[in-house]
Amino acid sequence: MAGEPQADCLFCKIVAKEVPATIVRETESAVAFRDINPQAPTHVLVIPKVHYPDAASLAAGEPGAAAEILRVAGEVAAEEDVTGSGYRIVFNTGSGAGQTVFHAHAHLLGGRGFNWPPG
Ligand code: DGP
Repeated sequence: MAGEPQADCLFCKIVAKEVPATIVRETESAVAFRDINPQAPTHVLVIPKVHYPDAASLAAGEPGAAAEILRVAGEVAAEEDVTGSGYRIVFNTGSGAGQTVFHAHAHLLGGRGFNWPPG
């Protein structure tokens, strides 16, 4: 059922604390933890505790949880002191866009310069 934990989902296992992660923030509906393969000095993933495969399906199914992802990303950006230099919030959606984990997640990237358009 939509939103239910999936036994084979890595990020559901991080939510359940079955897989360790460096958690930097946790709220009632979201968890933020450091990416295992950081692409910037600050690279934190912010995920909903509920399971949806991508950001759009999360927003359609549980808009409050989607909004919480953005709120938490902003709070972590402030805590990591990257708001002044600017930061990115990225939702890769679909394998063609680089999504490899099909549990909705925001990448919060900061602490370096960024190019546009992204690669
Ligand atoms: P994406 O490619 O957009 O689906 O991003 C998935 C991210 O998840 C990628 O940047 C690497 C990260 N990742 C994969 N496995 C783990 C893990 O076991 N722990 C942590 N902390 N991050 C992981």
